[in-house]
Amino acid sequence: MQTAHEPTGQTPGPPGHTPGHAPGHDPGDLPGPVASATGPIGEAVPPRVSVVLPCYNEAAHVVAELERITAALDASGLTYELLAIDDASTDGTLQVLRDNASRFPHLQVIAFRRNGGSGTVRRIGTQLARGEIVVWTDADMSYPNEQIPALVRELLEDPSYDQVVGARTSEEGSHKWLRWPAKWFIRKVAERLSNQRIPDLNSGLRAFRREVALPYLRLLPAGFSCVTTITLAFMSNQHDVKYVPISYAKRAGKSKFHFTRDAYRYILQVLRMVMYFDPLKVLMPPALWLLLIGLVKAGVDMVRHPFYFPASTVLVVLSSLIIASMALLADLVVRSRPEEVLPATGTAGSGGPWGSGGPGGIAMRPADRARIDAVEIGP
Ligand SMILES: Nc1nc2c(ncn2[C@@H]2O[C@H](COP(=O)(O)OP(=O)(O)O)[C@@H](O)[C@H]2O)c(=O)[nH]1
Ligand SMILES: [Mg+2]
Repeated sequence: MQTAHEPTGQTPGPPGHTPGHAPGHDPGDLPGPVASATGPIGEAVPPRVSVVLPCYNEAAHVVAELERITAALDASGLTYELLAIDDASTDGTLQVLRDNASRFPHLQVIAFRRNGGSGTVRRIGTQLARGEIVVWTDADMSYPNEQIPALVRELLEDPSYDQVVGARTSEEGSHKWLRWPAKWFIRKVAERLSNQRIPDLNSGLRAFRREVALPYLRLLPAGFSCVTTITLAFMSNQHDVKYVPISYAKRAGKSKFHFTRDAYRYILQVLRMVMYFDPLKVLMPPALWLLLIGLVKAGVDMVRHPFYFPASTVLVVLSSLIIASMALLADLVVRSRPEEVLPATGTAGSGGPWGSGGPGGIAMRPADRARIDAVEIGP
């Protein structure tokens, strides 16, 4: 295992980290093809598939998950890379990953120095990914990761879809009884707002085309609702999402989902996404309803005492007009937004791991680059 890249300066690596890296590779002066001779990261031909695997306190079973994923992909004949990203786990997950890295030639262990949530990890992982298809999954033995090649093939064989999601047929998550009604409600809101049926809004197992996802990555929140966000971003922008049924097992280890905090964020994120892409859909219905109520009330008032409108009537009509004008303004903002800046499709290896920001040529935020402690490449 060799460390291909490590930001120098302020931050030392985490405990147990042995910097065996090529000297002088600062993210600021991104070097030439550092790893081209040594690892998958610098291969002239990028792999077909990049699996992004966020690992937080999964020491007990992360290796089993790596074995399962690599066995399936090895057997499939697809070229792939597996990015296991740890952000300051407290149970030694990073060390476990490092100790086992030599067994997995396509594995890249990426360490962030501080915890930032699975959304952040998936966002940065997708930016670092070089494969044309990116796969997101959990490292907790819950999703049938042996089906990853099948999901990928759906995309490779049918260009009309841009994302394939594993839809769970049973709910085995933690807080099952609390989670289910909340999820049902949020799913109904999302279905209504996106005009599509969504069998599983927050499945953690999915494959999508990296190019299509890149413009939406900046919308991903730090936490769990990132999987919902990527679904809604695709749906709201006419990128078709296909659902395939999958089984779902009870997770190994402890879930990082906090019911009250995360459910609230879910709802907010759904509304925010639809506002972002189609504000008329969120704001116009309440505005028109209020207007209708106000006008009916005004009609009744007119009959009861001609040309005297009580404050409540005026208030309802005025509120509806304010909301309607906000809806139109928001719509204007959305429509006059310049086209999302599409990244140049630079070839991988053109300047090392992040030659021009990210491997596919996408510019990475300096703050994100600084977050990355080390990238290690399989032998
Ligand atoms: N790197 C990283 N991974 C995380 C974090 N939070 C959750 N994960 C990982 O994201 C995946 C989903 O988290 P999980 O707790 O299983 O959520 P659930 O499936 O919704 O119950 C798992 O692989 C976790 O290890 C985090 O803060 N950092
Ligand atoms: Mg999970």
